[in-house]
Amino acid sequence: MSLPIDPEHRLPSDFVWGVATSAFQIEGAAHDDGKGESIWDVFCRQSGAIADGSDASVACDHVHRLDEDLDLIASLGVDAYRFSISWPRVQPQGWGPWSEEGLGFYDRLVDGLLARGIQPFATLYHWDLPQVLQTQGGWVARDTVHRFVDYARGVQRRLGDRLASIATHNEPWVIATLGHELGIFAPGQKSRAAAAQVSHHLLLSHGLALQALRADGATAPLGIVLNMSPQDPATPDPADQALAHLQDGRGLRWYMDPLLRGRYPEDVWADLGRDAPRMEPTDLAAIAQPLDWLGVNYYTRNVSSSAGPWDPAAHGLPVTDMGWEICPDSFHALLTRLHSDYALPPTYITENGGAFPDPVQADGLVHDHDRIDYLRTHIAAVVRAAQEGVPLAGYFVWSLMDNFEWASGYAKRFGIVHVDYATLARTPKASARAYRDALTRWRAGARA
Ligand code: GBH
Repeated sequence: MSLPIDPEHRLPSDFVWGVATSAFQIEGAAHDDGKGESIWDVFCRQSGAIADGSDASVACDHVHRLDEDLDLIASLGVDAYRFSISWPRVQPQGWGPWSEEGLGFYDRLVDGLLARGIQPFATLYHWDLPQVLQTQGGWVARDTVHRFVDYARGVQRRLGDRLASIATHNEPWVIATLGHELGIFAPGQKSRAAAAQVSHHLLLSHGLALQALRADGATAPLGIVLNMSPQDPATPDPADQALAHLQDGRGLRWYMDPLLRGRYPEDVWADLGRDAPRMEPTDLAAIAQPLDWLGVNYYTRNVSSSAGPWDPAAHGLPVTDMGWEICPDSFHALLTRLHSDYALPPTYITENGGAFPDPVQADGLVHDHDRIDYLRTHIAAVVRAAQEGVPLAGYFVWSLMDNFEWASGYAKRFGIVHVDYATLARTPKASARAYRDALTRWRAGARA
């Protein structure tokens, strides 16, 4: 079975195909020399926080298996690898001294990628705040914004000349809402006002970091990664329509409008009432720095029902192992809608993929045809949107390999490479071969 990345579809010839991971989910080596704890190390110890009671102190043991993993990435034939940098690994307390062990690890990662002809796409913050900063208020505290800018400058000083791309944040909505309003992700707070303040501080830290990195002479293109789910009303009922519009405001417009239009959406601001964030007069201008690129993570759509939570499986719709509906048409609709509503910079699909049960078969392989199908239909949606004029520059599969899936622990597998957690052996799944073969064919066609 193969993925229809058909060369005759006109994608730009420099379109970037890649795979993605994040530091906390794969690295392990949580207590190696000089590394500070992150809020996720602490959150994992909270009873009931992680479905299978696991933590990420070993995870995929990527830090100790770097060379093997670099070869693995190269064997996929991708153009780029998207990874994140663990702030407490390089700056254990979140301010002040740097860890040479930590910086050295990312040095070797970046050099190893470049030696194999793979572009390093770095994300500065994929949720693992140094715990020391959490004890000082975390992202609710405005001071953390300035700590983040210092961290960003330190990373650029050390690695900036060799990075193909830098993202400030991964999915600020998840950090704010799941981490501070619903409390199901670290740091486990449950306050709508805290979440709103966190979202503002994340956006502000993004804008101030872009200003600082540019002032320092950044050469890598700078952007931010947002998670996006189209919101469809469950019924034509005006209550469902209004809810869908508000959810779209909270999830998408709350981030896109300040970044690209310099203001928060009025309906969401009004809905927050007394929970709206505190701002200083120059904050909105700082947030709206020109973006060199935008990253979009897409997994599923969401259906808004004023009658309560809406479960796609109960409606007979296809879902992944996360229970998320499989809907490539919503992906296409999202991309064309973004293009018509906003002046998009070059846009990367920085994450797309699905969790599936992935049993290892008698032949020792994983024939993950459901994942191949997911990737095939979603890549087709990307190709179609690009042909229609959406300025798409690249696509990254989530994920390179099975890993620590946050509050779900190790039970949910997103990788195109299987990880046996007893032995830590990596085995490419059928989807890894399908992706590699498709990229080979696409390149042959793109050159012709
Ligand atoms: C990404 O988050 C993360 O960047 C990555 O680290 C993670 O491993 C990966 O996805 C898979 O989870 O929550 O039922 O309302 C994605 C977060 C997933 C949040 C979809 C919104 C909507 C479905 N998004 N979710 S639901």
